[in-house]
Amino acid sequence: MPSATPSASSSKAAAKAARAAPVRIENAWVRAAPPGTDMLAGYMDVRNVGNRALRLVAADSDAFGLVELHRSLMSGGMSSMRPAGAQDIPAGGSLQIHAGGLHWMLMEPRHDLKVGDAVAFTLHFADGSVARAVARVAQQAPASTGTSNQVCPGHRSGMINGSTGCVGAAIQPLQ
Ligand SMILES: [Cu+2]
Repeated sequence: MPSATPSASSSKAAAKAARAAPVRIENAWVRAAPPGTDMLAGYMDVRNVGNRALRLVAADSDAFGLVELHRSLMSGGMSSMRPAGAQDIPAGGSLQIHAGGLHWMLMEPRHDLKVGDAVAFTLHFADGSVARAVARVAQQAPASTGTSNQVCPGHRSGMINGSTGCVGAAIQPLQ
């Protein structure tokens, strides 16, 4: 029979499945922070491997109650940040969510995270498609990103050490 017959084994997944967005998530990581920290930051590259533009509108994570895309800004030597809003990713393009530019602001953590932990994200696009991403908790960006902490606002000296580096600097304007 040529009719569509979803496999029985995937019925549960199918019931909640949204269409997979044609993206490749690379270099996903969450900056480690001391226990009790109430806001963390996450980074990744979102590469559009499809043939149409995508619009990234939101993300969520089992590990956090609220996830927002923020942009860091430097003004008069002070770092601040604001919600970045939806981001267009052209076909073949890559949205870089890197320290010093965009970051996922990870709020309302449901439990402490330590270096090496995996954090799952679901990215949502304007066309209703979604992408799953798994980020590792780490002290600094994976070497393969080619970006280092030296672009971290508030740390122009490049002297980033320890867990609070960019996150601590970025959190202050909200408080
Ligand atoms: Cu932020």
